Amino acid sequence: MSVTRDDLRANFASALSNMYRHEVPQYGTLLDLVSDINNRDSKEISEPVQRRIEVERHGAIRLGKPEELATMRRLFALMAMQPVGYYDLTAAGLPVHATCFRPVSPMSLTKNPFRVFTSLLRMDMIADEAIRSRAEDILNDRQIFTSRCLDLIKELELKESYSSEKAEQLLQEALETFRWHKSTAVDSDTYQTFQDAHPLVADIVCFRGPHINHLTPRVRDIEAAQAEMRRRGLCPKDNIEGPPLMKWPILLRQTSFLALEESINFSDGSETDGKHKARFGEIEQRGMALTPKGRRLYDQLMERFNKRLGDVSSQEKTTPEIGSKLLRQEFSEFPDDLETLCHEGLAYFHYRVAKSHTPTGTKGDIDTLIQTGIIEIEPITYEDFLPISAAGIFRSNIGSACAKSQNSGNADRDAFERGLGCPVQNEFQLYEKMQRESLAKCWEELKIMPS
Ligand code: OOG
Ligand code: NI
Repeated sequence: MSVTRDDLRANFASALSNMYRHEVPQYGTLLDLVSDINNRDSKEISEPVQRRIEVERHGAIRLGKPEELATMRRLFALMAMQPVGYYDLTAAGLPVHATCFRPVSPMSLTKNPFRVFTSLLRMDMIADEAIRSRAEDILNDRQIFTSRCLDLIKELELKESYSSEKAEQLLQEALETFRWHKSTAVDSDTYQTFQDAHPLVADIVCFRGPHINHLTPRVRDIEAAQAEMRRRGLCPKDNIEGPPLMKWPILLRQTSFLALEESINFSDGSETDGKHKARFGEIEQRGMALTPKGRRLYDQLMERFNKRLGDVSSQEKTTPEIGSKLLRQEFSEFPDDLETLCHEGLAYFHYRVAKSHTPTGTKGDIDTLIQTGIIEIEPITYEDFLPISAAGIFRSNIGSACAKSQNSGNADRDAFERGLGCPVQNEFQLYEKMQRESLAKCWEELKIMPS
């Protein structure tokens, strides 16, 4: 029996989910409540979409050095996951930059869209030279992959499919890298020094591996999930990150519950009684992918919203309700019907010929074909992340010590890609290609040339 890269990704996502469920019981509660909500009114959506959502998860890890990122790229490539997008988080006062490893072809996405937000520590953002060189020394000596895992990567990257035995071995070895370690490699003083420099530095440098810090199921109704989280004793953050509730959801809406305070030991277990906050729970609702034009409008409205919220909160105490009302007001400018979104080129769509249509050499431009119901459109799901939302998620789970510190930002995409060993893919181009190919198929089926 052989296993494809898509199978390996699906198996890995499922094994990781089981492991995390044991490590963090609240995650199990989250999965249960999300599944309940997703199965309500599930007749409204197509079966492949329902199946995809049922297993859909994203995770996040934080890496310490470029070599780790390069090996992670090779490991994820065996699961048909490729780096897409560059996220600079320094603008939000976080010393990391990131990419998303995810499947890119429509078929792989339908099978299992598992994605991992993978960030890399920015050494150059640690101001204190002594702390920086201490961190470098510790990371230089660290190996986050088992030696068997490294051997298997070398062996399997030359193949398209793997024996089920080899696939299972790789999966087990890879899990080791994502596992939680209760003991740090460093002593408590060193841990505290890094914690004072930045909680992210402590979380990244002090442990033997980049423990998975959350796994996020996708929910169809995030308002319902937020209320249900409260009812079941999980304490979600007050506001939902991202765009407001709309008839036709756009991009990504997320909420999380705060990091757990976990007991840890130092010096490989010989010093006890430490506490660490890193792991948390999150849920997301995914909407349609926006074109660069749509994204510019989104960013503009978000910026206006943040400014207004800032103005209002400088005069009175704001509540989450006031925030979401302001957000809805700003986004009243964002079109909320499919035809306008499509016609104005704000979002990406799958085009297909309506089932009821028999080819008759139809002519006409795309708008007419859509209006007359010959071509149907369906929004393409957004598969990526949002930097401002990600910053909000980071901030809410590393503790209030890192309240908003706004810098001008200091992206270094070149350094990130040098570490990674290849350029990251452009997400807009991937969506554009999906749209273009679906349209080409329509012209072929209708046997006409595009006008
Ligand atoms: C990653 C936070 C970003 C998201 O969903 O935007 C993220 C982290 O905390 O390591 O997961
Ligand atoms: Ni997340």
